Amino acid sequence: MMILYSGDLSPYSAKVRMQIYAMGVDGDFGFELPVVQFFSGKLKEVSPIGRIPILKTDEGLIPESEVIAEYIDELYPEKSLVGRTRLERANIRVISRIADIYLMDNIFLALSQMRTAEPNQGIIDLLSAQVLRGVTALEEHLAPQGYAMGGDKLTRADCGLVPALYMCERTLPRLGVTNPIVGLPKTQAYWERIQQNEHAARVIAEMDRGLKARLDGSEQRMVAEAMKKAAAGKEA
Ligand SMILES: N[C@@H](CCC(=O)N[C@@H](CS)C(=O)NCC(=O)O)C(=O)O
Repeated sequence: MMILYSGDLSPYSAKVRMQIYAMGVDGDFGFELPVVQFFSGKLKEVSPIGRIPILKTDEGLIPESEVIAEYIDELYPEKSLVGRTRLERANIRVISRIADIYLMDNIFLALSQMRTAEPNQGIIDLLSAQVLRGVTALEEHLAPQGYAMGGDKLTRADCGLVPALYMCERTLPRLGVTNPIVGLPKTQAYWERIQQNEHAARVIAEMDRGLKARLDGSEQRMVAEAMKKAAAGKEA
């Protein structure tokens, strides 16, 4: 069995989980969070990049959500979510890159300001302007009906967009930034539609669970407990 090192609230992890659920191969994967390493900044002991998701396979460890996503598509070519034609595949990759690079990466960096004693408004403004530019481009690329690529077939484009748009709606506003998709009719309608999909709803519920645990302190308690156990294990 492969293990996906993954966190509920991690959008990059959620993207890969949605792909696994939508391909119907979740029985082949275990999902774990290496709590002690992740929360003590020591994930580099597991993988040099030091970030989740990481896929543990019989062949070795694979970091980076997009690389993991491609690996999973190659593992199950008959179930892959990459599109039928060369152009369709290119378009799916474009949306996937918008979700990753222009939305999630910038939101993720902006959120770091929540963990500093004196948040730097200049950094928040710079990064949220980049997110706005990203969603404005997305508005042009999105199909007006159906899934992200149009039609009735969910693709990897949807798997990237669901966590990215979740962050736009539910985490970015915690920095005082308005949800950037407000006023973008195609993107707003897509976000409403995609939440009805069972696999999207599943990762959204997982992300909500992660957000709740972060906000109500239960994540902190779980981490403290795991750290205590690890320390006791080292002493024994
Ligand atoms: N480009 C990476 C980004 C992964 C990433 O930044 N993951 C976050 C969690 S959402 C992380 O592990 N952060 C730990 C850290 O920054 O130390 C990917 O697509 O997998």
